[in-house]
Amino acid sequence: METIYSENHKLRDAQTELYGGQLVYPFERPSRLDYIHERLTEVGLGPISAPDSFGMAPILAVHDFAYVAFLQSAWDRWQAAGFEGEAIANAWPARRMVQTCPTHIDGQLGYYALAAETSITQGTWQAALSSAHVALTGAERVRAGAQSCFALCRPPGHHAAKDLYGGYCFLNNSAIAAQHFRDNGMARVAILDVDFHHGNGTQDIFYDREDVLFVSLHGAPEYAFPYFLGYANETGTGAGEGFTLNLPMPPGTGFDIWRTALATALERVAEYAPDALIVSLGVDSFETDPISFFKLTSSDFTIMGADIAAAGLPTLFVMEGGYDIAEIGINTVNVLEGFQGH
Ligand code: OKS
Ligand code: ZN
Repeated sequence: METIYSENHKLRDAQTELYGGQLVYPFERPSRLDYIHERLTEVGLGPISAPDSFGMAPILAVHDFAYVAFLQSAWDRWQAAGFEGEAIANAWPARRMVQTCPTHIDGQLGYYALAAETSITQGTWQAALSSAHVALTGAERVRAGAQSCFALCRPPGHHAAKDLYGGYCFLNNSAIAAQHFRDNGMARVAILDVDFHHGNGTQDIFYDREDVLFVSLHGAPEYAFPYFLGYANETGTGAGEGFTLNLPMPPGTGFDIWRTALATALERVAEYAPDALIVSLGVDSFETDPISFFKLTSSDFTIMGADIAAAGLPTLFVMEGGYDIAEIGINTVNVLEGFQGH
């Protein structure tokens, strides 16, 4: 399996994440990809290629123009306002308040942020843009006939909505790839999100559409970030009714239950009969992930890959979360090897 990868991800190296009332070095850090890259090389999964450029059109096919302009200029404007630390949202248009984008950068951060843990820094925009192009390049490989491809994206994307960032995400790489498939001849695309966290951004982007199926396995929102989306009764709206499937699971969930949910998810995908499958691949369902509560083991990830392969669809894997850094390479590559039948 070919991997698409760019060192540009390193341009995002935020020093702060608001966690437990402290500013800590972020869980979502550049070394995550070093471990995955190292493991890919070690097992010889396949060639590792640089991304191509697709310009801004496929980004703007998913995200609001004003949101993209905000991301692009936020760091410079934050600095110009005289702030000394990294840019962190701290005020929101909460219940019964006005939903108008303010002029001051401090207010705009809250307008566009879905949460406060994700700092915007120098290089964040360039890294996010490169990450989207990694996904688009992978999508092009699958469109050209590859049975599978691994888009080694960073920063991740599935929490980003058309005009929202947060949960370490800025541009929704999987959604951009799905829309690119749709705009280039594919009639139906399915997104299977196996990251521990609910892909609220992806769900939101396609919620009223029948041409992109969204299916997600995740920590139940009563207990897990992003907390405010991902319940089982969210099934789509309008033409999109029935084209969102959420499979939330409680703290402590192990692979027996998780795998049964995966079977349910894959049954829905099979029924939908998409032209291609995009897997939002997070490995934060791992038993020792520091911010999650599922109990999957390293060998479970191999079985996960094999189960996904049994769907028999052209498949684009898009990297999302995973924070047990020491094991992230093994767990991620296990999915890909499992898919290939090792
Ligand atoms: C808040 C927790 C923030 C978690 C962000 C989740 C990132 C992720 N203390 N999404 O898939 O892995
Ligand atoms: Zn996650």
